[in-house]
Amino acid sequence: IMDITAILGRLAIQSENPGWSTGVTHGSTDTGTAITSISPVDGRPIAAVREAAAVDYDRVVAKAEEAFPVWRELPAPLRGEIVRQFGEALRRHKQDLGTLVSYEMGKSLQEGLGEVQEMIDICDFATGLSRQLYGLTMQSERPGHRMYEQWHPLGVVGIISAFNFPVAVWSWNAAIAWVCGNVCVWKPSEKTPLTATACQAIIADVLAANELPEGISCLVQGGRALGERLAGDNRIALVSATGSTRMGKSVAATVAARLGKSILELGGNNAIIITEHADLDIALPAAVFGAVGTAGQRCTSTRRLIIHESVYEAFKERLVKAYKQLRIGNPLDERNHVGPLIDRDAVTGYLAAIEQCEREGGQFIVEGGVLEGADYGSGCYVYPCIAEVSPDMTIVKTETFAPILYLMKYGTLDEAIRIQNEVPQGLSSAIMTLNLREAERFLSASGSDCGIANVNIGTSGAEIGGAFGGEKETGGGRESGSDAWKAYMRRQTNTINYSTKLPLAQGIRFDL
Ligand code: UN1
Repeated sequence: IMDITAILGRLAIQSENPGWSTGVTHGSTDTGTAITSISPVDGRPIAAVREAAAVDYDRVVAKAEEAFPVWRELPAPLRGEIVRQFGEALRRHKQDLGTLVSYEMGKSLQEGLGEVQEMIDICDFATGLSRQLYGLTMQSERPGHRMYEQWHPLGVVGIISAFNFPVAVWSWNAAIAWVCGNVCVWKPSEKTPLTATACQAIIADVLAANELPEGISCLVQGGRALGERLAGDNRIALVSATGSTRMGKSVAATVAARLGKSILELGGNNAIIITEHADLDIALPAAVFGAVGTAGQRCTSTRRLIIHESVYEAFKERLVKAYKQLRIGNPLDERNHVGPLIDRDAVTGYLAAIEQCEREGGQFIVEGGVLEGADYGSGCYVYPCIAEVSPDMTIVKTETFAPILYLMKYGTLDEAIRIQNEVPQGLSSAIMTLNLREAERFLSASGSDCGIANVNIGTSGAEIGGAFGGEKETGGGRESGSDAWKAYMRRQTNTINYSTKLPLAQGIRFDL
């Protein structure tokens, strides 16, 4: 279906398959061990990169620190222009990069292309934003005084990203951080090092063409230890981390211990409430795409359906029918709906969750399992499955990064909202209803407790224009649109006295 060597070549990844190596920004290391990227699509090694050892990491962060004063001096709209050019370059590379995302990570080609589109969208957003980094003007209580606030860049922003959105989530952080005047050091998932290398090559070209320091965008490849090094590094003003709740807790503690800033984007356990007033023709594709899209490996994937008892049986029947239509297989073949999980460890986690669900009393109405045969040689293809469960089961409150969907029945909306909220995670949520009262109740302060709450669309597939993130164990951070940019800057309050006197605030008298 594709010529991977040609794609790697066009994306400036010079690969002697798999001997090619670079771990740090500019291919300047021989010290680290190799990380081989294995495609979950066919189980083949694609290419290898070199892990950044401690010395490499230090050299990269020094490059970033060197670039910061130069970048910071560039007016924000000119920084926006660079991000605009990056977006243009992404448009040119969309097909290749989207294909590599699909091949390295395993999501469908449509979703791979969608992920690159998400990058292009955030570049457009950030370009406009570069002229809108607004602060407020306040009225001073003192005569002849003026007060206002400004937003200044933080410095070096560290970005830790996950395998499931190997490029888009980096770009949400980087594009916004850049227009805000920061420089970035990116540690991608060690499961998807090549898509990261491709992105780094694209932005490095843009920076070089504009004669800007390469340290504005840095890449370090490595695993957990490297992430911990980044989190503990005083030179990194802000760490934005996406991944598991376990990883987030560790990063948060390390960053907090040095009083650094962090943005956390962690696990979700997202539910759709399907009420008696739902349009089931909309609810069905929303639930199926939410549950099986990206093979259930989005942090916004639909994991739970909370269905009103009056439509439960009818909806269940349609759902089972729809699951029978699903085509599982090579994600680069556009006829397939569902690709592989990221690796065999993920398959083990999927199987363990199914087993635990059964042990806790869950009833599978669509059975899970691993696909076998020549087309599924990587061992990473699994059947999306559905279980009827009770909301208080431990497994139902756990995020399993796989296509396992839990069905629950409810009687009153209060009950549905309680079930929806009674999990440790708080990322995304949705209600399917044509009833105004139900919808507004769900969106009210006593409704969904999630960072994202939708009406008549599913839990996944958020647009970049809104702030993205969630509450509770999801970590509380917001990325992407709205005013999420403020977390990438430091606020400075300024009071200016243009009078000939020095009146003190609060009317305090101090006569000399
Ligand atoms: C993620 O899974 O980490 O809302 C991000 C969505 C995508 C982003 C998901 N736009 O599903």
